[in-house]
Amino acid sequence: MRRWHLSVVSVMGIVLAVMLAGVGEAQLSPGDQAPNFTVYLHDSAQTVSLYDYTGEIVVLDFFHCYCGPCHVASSEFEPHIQQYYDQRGGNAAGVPVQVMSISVSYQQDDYTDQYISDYGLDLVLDDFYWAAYSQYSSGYVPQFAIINGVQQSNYDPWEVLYMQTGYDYGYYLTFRDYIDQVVPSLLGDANGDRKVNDLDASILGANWMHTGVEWADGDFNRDNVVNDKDAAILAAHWGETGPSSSVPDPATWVLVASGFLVLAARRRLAGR
Ligand SMILES: [Ca+2]
Ligand SMILES: [Ca+2]
Repeated sequence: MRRWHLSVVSVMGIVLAVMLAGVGEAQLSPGDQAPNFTVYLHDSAQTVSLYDYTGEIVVLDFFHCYCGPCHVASSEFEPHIQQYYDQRGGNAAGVPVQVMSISVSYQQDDYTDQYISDYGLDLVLDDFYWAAYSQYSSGYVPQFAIINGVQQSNYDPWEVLYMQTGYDYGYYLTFRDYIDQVVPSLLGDANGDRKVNDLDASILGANWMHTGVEWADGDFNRDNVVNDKDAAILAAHWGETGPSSSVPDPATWVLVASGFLVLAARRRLAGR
């Protein structure tokens, strides 16, 4: 039954795709800082912002209930991303992972409610006016972004780790590769070699009482000065080691090039 349902929505998506052309390219690339946004929790007056998720890895999944590949993605993301990482206590380095399923429909409707129910989506947001989607969109759905909310790690705070447009069965494995790359920094590890030792103490000593400094200079509490507070942090974590990150397989960088859906609602919204 589900396969049949998917084929119907796929056809509807193709029809809509034919209706529209000339939408913009994705505005963000991996390495960019992810812009914050605030949207409503589905069917609620409560708002949610991206930056509420400090310390976590956020996977944005922009969907529309009439988009076939969106159904495939949502059916896989809940068990294979959200629940997978919940059950493991986070990514490979223990960082919590949150999937945000963001509906780009322009109003509440029963089809969207059914979609959410069918796939048991954990966190669903309504983006009727595309406050979020307009910043992450390539003009198609499903649109995905993986964002690092860990403030001190091997990536910058709020760095975009990965962007993908479109989806096919099994692509959640690619997402896991990127999610598992994020490794929080060890407190006291100034040089980022995953060990807190005399090398870090030397760095701290060389920058003693310097201002305008960063983590790599020994400013572990990020108050812009290297002093006894940072030395205390280093001492407290002396000898600790941490997991190292690995490099994703180049074969996982493949983008899906089929099954895209252009949304007619863009013109509708542009007129508001
Ligand atoms: Ca070190
Ligand atoms: Ca400091």
